[in-house]
Amino acid sequence: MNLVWHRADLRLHDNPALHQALAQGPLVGLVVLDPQILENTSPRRRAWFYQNVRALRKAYQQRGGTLLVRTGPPWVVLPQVAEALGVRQVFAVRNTTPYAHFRDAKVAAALGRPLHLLPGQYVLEPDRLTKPDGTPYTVFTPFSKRWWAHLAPAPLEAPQRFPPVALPPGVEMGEVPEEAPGIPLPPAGEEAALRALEDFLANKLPFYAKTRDALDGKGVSRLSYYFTLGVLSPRLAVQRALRVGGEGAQKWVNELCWRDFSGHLLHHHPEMMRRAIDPRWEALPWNDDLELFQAWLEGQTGIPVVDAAMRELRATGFLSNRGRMVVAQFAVKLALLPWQKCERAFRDLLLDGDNASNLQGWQWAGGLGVDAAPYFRVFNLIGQAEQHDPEGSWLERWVPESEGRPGPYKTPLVDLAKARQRYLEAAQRIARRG
Ligand code: FAD
Ligand code: IRF
Repeated sequence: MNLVWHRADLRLHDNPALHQALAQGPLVGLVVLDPQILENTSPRRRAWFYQNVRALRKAYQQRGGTLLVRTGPPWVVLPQVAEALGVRQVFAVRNTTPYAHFRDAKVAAALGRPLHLLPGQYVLEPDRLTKPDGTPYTVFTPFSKRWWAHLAPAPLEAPQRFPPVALPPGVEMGEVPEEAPGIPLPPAGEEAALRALEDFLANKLPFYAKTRDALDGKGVSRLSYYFTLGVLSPRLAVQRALRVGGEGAQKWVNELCWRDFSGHLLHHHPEMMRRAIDPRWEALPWNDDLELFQAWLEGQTGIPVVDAAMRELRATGFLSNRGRMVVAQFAVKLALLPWQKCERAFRDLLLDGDNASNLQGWQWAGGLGVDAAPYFRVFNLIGQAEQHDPEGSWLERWVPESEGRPGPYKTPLVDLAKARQRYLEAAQRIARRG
């Protein structure tokens, strides 16, 4: 018997690890509830993970399969399970965070049998593309040109039935914990994700190029929280969108290319977990002001577009890309709040929170060295609201005090004009030093 270890691939469809294992005969699935990950995240995100594990177990059971759940360090749990079940080989989808590399090396060393790591988290594996000189990309456009030139592998079908297996006596299924998320969660599991994909493709994709930048996030797919846990395969999403075709599809698939770019960056720059990809920007005059940080986090700065975005995020676990750019750029360039602390707190609020995409987003929006975004570009926060929420209805919904108007609704905690000047002067000094 073989073992399929699910991590950020909580799905049966287009799952190369599952596919390989099935080709070799009977298998059981395993999810390891990893204290290292779960103790370091928020209730909403734990709850979202658990719900998707529960949905995966149901999907296994509906096809006559078995998904075990265990808690503990994977390098302890996996050898135990493998021993108890007489497992010959373990199959898993490869992940790209520094912790994943550390963990998987430790598991491989402790396992006493082969651990096969297969592609599937991204459309193209993070190490697949390099510049002609062999070095990794840091700028998106050339990366995306190469990416589009590659034919993504065709997605794999979900199995219809699992070969029957009998668990040896004493081997328990293991419970998935219950946790109160504190916010309403979207429907979990791959069936819900596949339905949401088809719904988006049929109803919103044609208008996506025009609606994607709106602050209300009504024209986007909201599939990110499925992609983050691999409940939905990005390769399948790309294939389905390109079949629909048109300008919207080109634009949307290019966003999935950004997702791959994030994975590529973190794979080649694990140090971006700690510091700016361009380390010169660490010398900005950061302001570790607890009160300002808390006001930013809670949506109480007095600046409507910033506060609306943070309040929506707190209340729903989701925020449009435009809203994310605004709050990240405000935090980094105007409030000069220590960006690592903000990135971390922001990630804990996001249902789709993901190391690679969030670090890329923060370091891009903050001008910290991702892509070619020039440091001197600083959003006009009033203009952002006027342009991307012209009716003011999104502002009014989340910050009723603003009555939908983009200007400060109380004395703002940051004087935008002064802050902009302070940032530009500091950034110029750093840029001139070269
Ligand atoms: P759609 O517009 O429908 O796009 C489709 C998919 O493409 C998304 O589901 C996502 O997987 C991918 N995608 C879209 N834009 C980006 C992008 N800029 N970078 C990487 N992938 C992208 N995305 C996350 O998944 N997790 C994060 O933790 C995260 N943090 C971010 C932080 C900041 C500061 C910024 C500016 C962006 C961040 N993003 C993150 C990227 C992006 O904002 C979200 O992926 C997107 O808003 C999710 O909404 P959607 O699924 O409706 O996207
Ligand atoms: N992967 C696991 O193997 N075990 C867990 O308990 C995980 N919990 C998670 C919780 C949340 C909120 C997210 C993801 C996980 N993952 C868990 C998937 C990780 O992304 C994956 O294991 C990755 O390789 C860790 I979002 O670096």
